[in-house]
Amino acid sequence: MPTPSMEDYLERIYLLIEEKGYARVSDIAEGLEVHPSSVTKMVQKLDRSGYLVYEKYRGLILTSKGKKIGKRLVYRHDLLEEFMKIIGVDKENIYADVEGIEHHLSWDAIDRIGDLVQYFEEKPDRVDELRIIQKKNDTVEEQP
Ligand SMILES: [Mn+2]
Repeated sequence: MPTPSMEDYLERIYLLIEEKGYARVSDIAEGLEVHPSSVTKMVQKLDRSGYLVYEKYRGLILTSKGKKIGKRLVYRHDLLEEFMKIIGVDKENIYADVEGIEHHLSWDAIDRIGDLVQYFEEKPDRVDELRIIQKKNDTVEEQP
């Protein structure tokens, strides 16, 4: 299993390749706000663990194992953003919250959250009901 840090890299690399067709060390560094030398180190580690193949002057490609996990990590991030949106978390908090929790949930929990998101997508009136409860609770909190 990849460490949380390895997961962040694999997620970013998968997204870059999906968007641009390739993932350069400089783009990965920019996306993760880390120094390029840290990226090189991690990319070498991911190479040794069989997630990608890295050649200094030719860039990197994900192995099928790297692609498979990268896809799941991107799905997990997107699902958790969707979940946060449905439960009514403030838009400006969503990204940081997802980054904070995504590495610490079991795949079982991810699958169950997936069910819940599907439930609310199939029954949008339930989302409206949830908003009514939230409004009530917000009003209560505002009282002195
Ligand atoms: Mn993420």
